[in-house]
Amino acid sequence: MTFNLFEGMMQCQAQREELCPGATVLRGFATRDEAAIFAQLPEVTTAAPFRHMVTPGGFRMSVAITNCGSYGWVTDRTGYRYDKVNPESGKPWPSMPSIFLRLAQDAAASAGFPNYAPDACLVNRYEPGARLSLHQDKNERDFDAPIVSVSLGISTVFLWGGLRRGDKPMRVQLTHGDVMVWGGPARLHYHGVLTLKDGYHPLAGACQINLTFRKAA
Ligand code: MD3
Ligand code: FE
Repeated sequence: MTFNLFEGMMQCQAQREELCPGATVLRGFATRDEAAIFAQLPEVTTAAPFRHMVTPGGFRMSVAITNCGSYGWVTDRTGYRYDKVNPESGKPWPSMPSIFLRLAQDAAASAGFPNYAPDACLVNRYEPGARLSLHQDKNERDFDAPIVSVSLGISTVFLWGGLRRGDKPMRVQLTHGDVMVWGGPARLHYHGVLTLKDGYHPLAGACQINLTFRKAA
């Protein structure tokens, strides 16, 4: 009882950092859900295995990707898009586990975005050597809804740029359990992930897993 109260207080005070207007880091926000997240993840990845997708330019992404929810983000030689089915299987993506949805909604609300209704959860898996070059996320129909991202496993260095590709990005170290929310004026900033270094995390193993929630449609 006393312990629950303490956890509740810690959650309210979860350390909050504002990178710029609309971009908030909630340190450790997902830690209390870590066991539930790792219990649910195999249901998603068994139905829709991680794979290295190919960019329109013909490059194999170093990040392995899968999705859950009504829509999934995919890339192939024809372009980037959200698709209701996994092109690999022809089947709908596995549904978004309720614990994922609740976490994303709680994080969004904590960062000032109530009534968040994501319909897509992109799951990115980085192994040592994997990276994500600077890009903008603009395949979503509606830029009013924020994006919520949950970092799990080995620490990464996130690159937070500006509205132009040439703006020098700032480096943000993200560790297991950190959650970021990006909305409003931050929604179209360039961002990326530096090459992942070797490491080990007891729940994730030798990788970093990022859940990113979007409102695609
Ligand atoms: C800021 N993924 O999948 S998540 C992506 O760590 C992506 O896997 C990174 O960028 C990752 O597109 C970063 C955080 C994130 C996602 C979308 C954003 C930050 C964002 C969109 C706008 C601004
Ligand atoms: Fe992105």
